[in-house]
Amino acid sequence: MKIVAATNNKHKLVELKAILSQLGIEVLSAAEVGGIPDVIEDVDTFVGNASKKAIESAIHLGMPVLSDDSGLCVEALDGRPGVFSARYGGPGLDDQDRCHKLLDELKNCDNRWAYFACVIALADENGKLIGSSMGKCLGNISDEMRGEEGFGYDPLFIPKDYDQSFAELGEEIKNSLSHRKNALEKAIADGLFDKLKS
Ligand code: ITT
Repeated sequence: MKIVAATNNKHKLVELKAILSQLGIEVLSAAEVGGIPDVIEDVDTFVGNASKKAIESAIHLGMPVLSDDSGLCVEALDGRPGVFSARYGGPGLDDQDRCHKLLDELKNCDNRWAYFACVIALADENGKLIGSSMGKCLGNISDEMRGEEGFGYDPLFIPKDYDQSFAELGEEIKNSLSHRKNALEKAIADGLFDKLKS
């Protein structure tokens, strides 16, 4: 089975491809289908934004689409940056700047508890929403950036029961326990991919 990943984030694409290839699902990139529309993510929930991205991209392409809306929710910040993770700190910042901003906000804060959330949404070739599934990964925010792998907030996120950040643990371990992996597994268990095929 082939499905387009409606994302412009190349790191997400690599992870989605790696996780789904083990399950016999081939993921096509935006580039392979001539590009995806620029969907405005103006909903204040992961599920709302993921659904919007999937529906609008599927209508544009006339192909089945999978989307991913994800982010980091920090307890001491009342769940921020959350759905605004990609835009945290305002325009013009890169991943490193955003990590530094988060460390600044958490300076002298003992509560480092956080989780990554990911919602995977699927739409068929007519733009009908098949459904969505959320996955989480619980952990803590480290005191400094650690490791070179991954993207986004990976250098700051230490998954529960580990001593190293996602960026130190690397792709294979991250993909075995991440919010993205959990969301995809739930989508499969919920039969979303089967509904798309039938
Ligand atoms: P698309 O909308 O094109 O998929 P995006 O990067 O804008 O790409 P989101 O709106 O879902 O995607 O924002 C997700 C942000 O949350 C992402 O840019 C990272 O900053 C962060 N994030 C999500 N998953 C992550 C992960 O596995 N590791 C580190 N940071 C992650």
